[in-house]
Amino acid sequence: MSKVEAIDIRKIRAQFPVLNQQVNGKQLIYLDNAATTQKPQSVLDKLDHYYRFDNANIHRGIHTLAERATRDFEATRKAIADFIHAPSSEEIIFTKGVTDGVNLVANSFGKAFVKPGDEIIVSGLEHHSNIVPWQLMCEERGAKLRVIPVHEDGTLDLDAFRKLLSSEKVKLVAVNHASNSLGTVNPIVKICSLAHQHGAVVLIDGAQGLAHLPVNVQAIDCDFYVASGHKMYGPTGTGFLYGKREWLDKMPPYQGGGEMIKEVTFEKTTYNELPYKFEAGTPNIADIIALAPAIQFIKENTREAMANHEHQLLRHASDKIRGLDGVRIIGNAVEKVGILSFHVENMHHFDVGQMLDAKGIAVRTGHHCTQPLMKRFGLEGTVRASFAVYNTEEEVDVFIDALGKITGGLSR
Ligand code: 7TS
Repeated sequence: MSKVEAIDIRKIRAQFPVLNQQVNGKQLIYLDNAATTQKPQSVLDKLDHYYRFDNANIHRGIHTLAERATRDFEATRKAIADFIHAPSSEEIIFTKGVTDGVNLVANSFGKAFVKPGDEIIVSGLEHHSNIVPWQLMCEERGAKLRVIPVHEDGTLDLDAFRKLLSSEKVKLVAVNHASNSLGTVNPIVKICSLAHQHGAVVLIDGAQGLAHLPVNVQAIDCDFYVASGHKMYGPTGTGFLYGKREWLDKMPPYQGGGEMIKEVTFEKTTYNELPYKFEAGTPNIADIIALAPAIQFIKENTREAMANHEHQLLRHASDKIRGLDGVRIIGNAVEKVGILSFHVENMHHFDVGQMLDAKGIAVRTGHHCTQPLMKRFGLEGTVRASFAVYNTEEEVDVFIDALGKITGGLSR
């Protein structure tokens, strides 16, 4: 592994005003980053600047404000294309987030390519938003949903995946880059290559990937990659779908309206070029413009250094949690992003979460929108701590100490 520069944690934390507050009389420790990350000052400034000086509808006006807004909006598209190494920014479609992107592909790709008897594969690690849209589509198209099982350590059973592909009926495989519940990083290059050998296309849910893992869509060779801006230090209500042009060109529009047309008559409407064909109506202009500084934030601090820091926190927290009686980590894959799920014996996860909140510590509890995965482990839910670049080892220590007191476990 190459030597990675250590990050300047004080400098980073100073960029996140929200961290500097007390919650329930204690310094806030925010460990719910897999749900949404906090936003740096540069993102807040960009939002403020846009509404103060540039607010206008895009692509339509010839006046100066409209030109400025359009320029900044399209600059974000270019920044995303560069960030994920897409061949062209025309293959980047703005969405509200992963859920919106998956629904777009399920609807549009489904209509164009899925026939009765075809099969769609998802994995047992998926978030509901990468399950339910495919179920809806399968019902509509008469297709069948198949599932890659999950091993005890939280990794995918690739032998079972190979068997599923051998039906030669699989049209599409949808898996996440990393699991939001367990942190498992999936071997997506391998998954794409296996699927392609059997003529299936692949959608990667990058909700937990983009802020933490290198993403080069050409090297991965995925057909679609979807992500949410709010999980990568950007505003809520933003996201994108990357799709290979060969598919996007052949797919019908998802929604009809303004922007997505070339010409409308009552007899026939022709559609706009990529990417606008899939962007009906006025988009979330301000937030998409403010997504650019979030990408810049990741680039400036270098994702490698950020990931390295998050891994150290994960390792530190995992080691300490193993020393607590009655606390069991769920998900022990070798390759994980900074997500730590655990089960506490004889305590409801919800109660643990509330007691931590009383100490100013924000974690997630419940099924994390992965009910089938929880069922696989015989659980209703877990407690989940998820790390971002601004978290510190001291915060982890306070968190584990509080957890130890709550569970009554003794540090060995
Ligand atoms: N896929 C994964 C892997 C996710 O983690 C999430 C959100 C989504 C899809 C949906 O993203 P959205 O931006 O469209 O809502 N995950 C979580 C979570 O773990 N806790 O809250 C939201």
